[in-house]
Amino acid sequence: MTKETYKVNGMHCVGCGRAIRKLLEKNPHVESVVTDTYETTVVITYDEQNVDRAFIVESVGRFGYKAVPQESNA
Ligand SMILES: [Cu+2]
Repeated sequence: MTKETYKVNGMHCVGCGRAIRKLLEKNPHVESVVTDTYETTVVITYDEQNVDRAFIVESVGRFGYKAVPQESNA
């Protein structure tokens, strides 16, 4: 499993956060999605064998948001 944080431009309310979380969680290889509309971040835990950054950026982008992976400090 990989855990990554994305900064999401345009995710300005709880409704946005919920929509993004529901969309990503539709993928069975996504284990968890935690949205923070105050920090405008999404922390996503996923199976890196089946899901990649392009999928996440593209999925979120379909809703009109721009997801930018943050450098991990791990
Ligand atoms: Cu909103």
